[in-house]
Amino acid sequence: MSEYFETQNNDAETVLLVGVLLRGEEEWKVKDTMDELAQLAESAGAVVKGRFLVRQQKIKAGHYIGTGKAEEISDWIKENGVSMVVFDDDLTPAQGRNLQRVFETRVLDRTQLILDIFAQRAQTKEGCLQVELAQHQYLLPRLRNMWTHLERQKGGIGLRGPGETQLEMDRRRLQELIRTLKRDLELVRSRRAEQRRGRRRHGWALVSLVGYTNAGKSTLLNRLAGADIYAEDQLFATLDPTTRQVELPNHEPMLMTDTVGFIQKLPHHLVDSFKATLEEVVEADLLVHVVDASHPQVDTQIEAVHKVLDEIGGLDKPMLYVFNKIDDEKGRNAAKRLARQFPKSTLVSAKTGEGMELLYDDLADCLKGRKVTLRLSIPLSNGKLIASLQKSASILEQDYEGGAADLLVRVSPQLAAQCREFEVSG
Ligand SMILES: Nc1nc2c(ncn2[C@@H]2O[C@H](COP(=O)(O)OP(=O)(O)OP(=O)(O)O)[C@@H](O)[C@H]2O)c(=O)[nH]1
Ligand SMILES: [Mg+2]
Repeated sequence: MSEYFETQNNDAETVLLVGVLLRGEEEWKVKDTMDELAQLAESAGAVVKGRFLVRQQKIKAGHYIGTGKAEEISDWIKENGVSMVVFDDDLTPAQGRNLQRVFETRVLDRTQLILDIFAQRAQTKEGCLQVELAQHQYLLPRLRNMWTHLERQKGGIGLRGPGETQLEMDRRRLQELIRTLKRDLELVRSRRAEQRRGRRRHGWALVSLVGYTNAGKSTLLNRLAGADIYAEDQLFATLDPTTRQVELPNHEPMLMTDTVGFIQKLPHHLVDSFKATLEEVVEADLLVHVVDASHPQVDTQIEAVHKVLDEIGGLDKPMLYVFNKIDDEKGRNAAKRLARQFPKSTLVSAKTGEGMELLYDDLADCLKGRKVTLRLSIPLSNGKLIASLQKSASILEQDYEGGAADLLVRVSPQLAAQCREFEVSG
């Protein structure tokens, strides 16, 4: 076990971070994820008082780090006093419970910490619902934790019956709540889908900013759209999606959405709960993958974003890489290296504005040849429009009965604009 440091701050929660280095794992990798865990803790408003890196052969089922190491850490906690201990990996409900008993303090894992930040940041109804769902889903298998204090007080004997009954009741209530939240979120999803259809009807290109948390997505949108989105040196500064109109020099209308950032080890049920938000991401015409080129772990971060995109079905979308933070010398060098690896890319500094002209050009280039899907019902009397569609559009469905041409077509945004008055829903 190694190193700890102390910081002074009397109001904030104080935390001890614990990571595990298993045999065969690379130390720098584990140390990096621990650094990120420290950043997560700070983003949640806590002060990191110390960190332990436990070296062991394998994970121990009962206490994750084994009882001996747990006792050692417990002694440190008694001496230094922290309000919680955060593990870098997910703990099973039993491990969390056991460690909590030994440490006599709150024990969280990476997922819970992320959930806590999300809960602090969620502002829209959709965001709050999604976070609540993720929290309840996380809680469900861990409900027993809440009854351990009763078992301890009364030795478990005699209380176990009523305790279990209460536990069952809580579990049922939680399941019911989860069902309600899922229903509410379904409504949100269909509303979002309707909004998207509305935007498509206008022929606007939909562009989503994706990337690792803290890459500079919000800063970039602020620069491109003159927006005023919260952008800070914090992990998960943005949670709720924000859409702004961005005008390209060729006047191609474009809507750009800034959304929640990704991270390594993003908990699966969090991805699942954020389906409504993430759907918005993958349904775009173009993904702009913003990368913090100045970050020491830039390659790992790109990989982590690919992994999440793969999970949400967005990896095969057209993607433009934007290597950001080239005002930093390390960033500029890494960006040059990455540009050779990812040819469809551009180098910028969202902070200083360098590279924006080229970015505009690349955006226009990526959106060139974009097609819009429309369902139309055009009176047969409007033969000119029907003829030009037959000439220039891809016709996916057609029916000329009933005095109108009922068509499902894919057309250029310019042609879509001419058809707007004949659009029908469905
Ligand atoms: N040096 C430098 N810093 C930048 C640049 N772009 C953004 N930043 C800083 O990076 C930090 C994160 O920026 P954000 O725009 O909040 O990043 P984000 O990708 O929206 O992050 P989340 O919303 O947390 O996922 C802020 O402190 C920005 O000032 C840049 O081009 N150069
Ligand atoms: Mg942001």
